Amino acid sequence: EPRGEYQLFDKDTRSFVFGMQQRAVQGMLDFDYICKRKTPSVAALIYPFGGDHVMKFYWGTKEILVPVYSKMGEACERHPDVDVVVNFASCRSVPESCFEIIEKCAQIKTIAIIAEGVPERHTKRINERAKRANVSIIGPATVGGLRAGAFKIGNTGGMIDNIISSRLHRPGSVCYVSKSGGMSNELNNIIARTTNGVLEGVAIGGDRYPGSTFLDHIKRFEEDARCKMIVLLGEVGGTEEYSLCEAIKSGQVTKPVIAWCIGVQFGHAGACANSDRETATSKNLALKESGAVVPDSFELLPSAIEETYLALVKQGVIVPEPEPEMPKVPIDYAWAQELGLIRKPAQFVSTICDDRGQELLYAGMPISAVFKDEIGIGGVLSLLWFRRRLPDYACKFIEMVLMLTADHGPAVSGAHNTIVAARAGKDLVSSLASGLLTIGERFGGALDGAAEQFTAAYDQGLTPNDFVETMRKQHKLIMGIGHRIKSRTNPDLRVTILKDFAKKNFPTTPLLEYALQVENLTTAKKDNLILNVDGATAVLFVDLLRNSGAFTRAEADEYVRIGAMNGLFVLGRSIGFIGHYLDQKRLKQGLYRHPWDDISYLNPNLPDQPRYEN
Ligand code: Q5B
Repeated sequence: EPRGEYQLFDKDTRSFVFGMQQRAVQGMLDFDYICKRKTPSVAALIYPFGGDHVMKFYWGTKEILVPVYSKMGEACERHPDVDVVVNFASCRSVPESCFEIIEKCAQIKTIAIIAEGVPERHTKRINERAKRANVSIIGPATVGGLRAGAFKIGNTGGMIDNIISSRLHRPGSVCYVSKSGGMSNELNNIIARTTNGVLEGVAIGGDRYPGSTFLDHIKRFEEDARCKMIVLLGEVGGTEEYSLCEAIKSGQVTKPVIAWCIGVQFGHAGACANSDRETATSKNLALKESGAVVPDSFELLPSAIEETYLALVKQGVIVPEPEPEMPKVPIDYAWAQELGLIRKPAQFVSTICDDRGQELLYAGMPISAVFKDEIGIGGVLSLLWFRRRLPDYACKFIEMVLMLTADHGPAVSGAHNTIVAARAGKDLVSSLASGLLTIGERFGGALDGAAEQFTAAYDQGLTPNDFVETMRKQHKLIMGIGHRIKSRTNPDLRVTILKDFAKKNFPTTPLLEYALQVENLTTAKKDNLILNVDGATAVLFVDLLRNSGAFTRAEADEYVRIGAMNGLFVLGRSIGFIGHYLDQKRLKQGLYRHPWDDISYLNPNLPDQPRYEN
């Protein structure tokens, strides 16, 4: 059926949506899909920020890309078939955007202005310019409108299930015009129940100076051959309904009109009776006198509509058509999940932290409680690493380890690497990572190995001597034993602090005692083969896991097996590495190049050079 001059929308209408309104766009595309449109009704979005790009939307179950333009002119050039703009600009930006559309985009014939609160002086200017340019305005302060089975503006009609239950996916014979978007939803429903359905519905908006009036639309409906009856839902305030009375009396409107003016205020700017003529009662009376069907109350509106419809069917003016097949509506995953209709195995499981609710949870503990209970970094670590709160002494011990391992000068492997990376111009994360990557069995990463070796020997009942001998025979170093600098004569005070704390606060420290006996044997061989900071931390942590009562034995063994101990050194030493990075940057240190005289160059097979054997 060709689109008449009077018709704002049909099944081929294409539009721009002004504003980043993904939900509204998806709603329009879902409507298109159930109406079996061939092309999406949204050709593009217009959004002045972020440059031109594309956005993904659903077309049924498939995905499509919809372009986003920052400039209206560009969009018009690319999509000459578009003649509607759904304008979601804020009340402040409405005038500017509308003027641009009216003046620069001759192809645009209809603008729906959704924003509420547009100042009346701006609306009047928009309306004047639109009239001169022959552009229809719907709104402001409206949800918009729709042509059943063809096109809908933004969020008109509500959710897709509501649209289907109101049978808006196919055309009926009834056109309506109302002020309020909310009431237009009610009308969609009433008309679907009492007639063969809506053909077109427009909510002109609740402002005192709407861009188009009741009569503007009713005149269009009068010309529209598919429209067989008209419903008007007015409200208190304004005198627009009297124009309809005149139009009916003068024969401009000949189709049956069922009208009702609501006396209650919906918070619309225009809903205020400034004179007797503007009351709902006066207007209902005038409409009735002019020949419109006016029920005695809003409750009787559905039966008034139904009676008019049945009479038209009886006269053969309306011939009800068989209902088309109910469209299948793809339902959004998130919505289906909320309704409990679907389930799917999660790809990830996480048990330590939950950020979905109003308050962040660490192992179930709200972040506010973390501070209220002053659990400290030790408490936070115990929640995130072990999913439980540990006794205060355990948290204190964790904090001591982090503090004691925070740094050991610029000369150790990790700090050195961090410094070299920083001086090569690398950023904080790269420099930190460069330092962390040196942590291994020889430097700072001996905790896991120490925990494993000492517990295995202890659990097997090996005497310290048997343990040392076994390791020697296997040509294996004992992890947690030995230090480059520290020795029995130059003791590592960090280890002393840890041991003293544990002896005072831990329930028992059997693995530490065992390790100290091992240390007695190794230092007897060589002065620097002390229980080092890695070793002392590791054996004490095992004592904590096993004897604090906070873990089962199986859990304690598992943490040794999965390597929790090195995490303590990694975490603590990160503090120092970051410090070294900042230090170098602050000192503006240039690129480091290692001096030649500090490298022994042993080139193979050159005369007059020392030779080396591989
Ligand atoms: N021997 C730590 O070696 C070091 C032995 C051993 C039996 C052992 C070495 C070692 C195990 C790993 C370990 C953590 C490489 C160290 C740390 C953090 C730090 C660092 C800082 C910080 C030191 C000399 C003689 C040889 C060896 C024997 C050595 N270790 N025997 N078990 N564990 N330890 N790493 O001094 O007969 O002469 O051939 O690998 O626990 O990283 O501050 O610097 O806070 O940043 O180079 O504290 O002990 O000794 O390798 O020349 O060995 O002792 O077999 O015997 P050295 P080497 P022999 S804490």
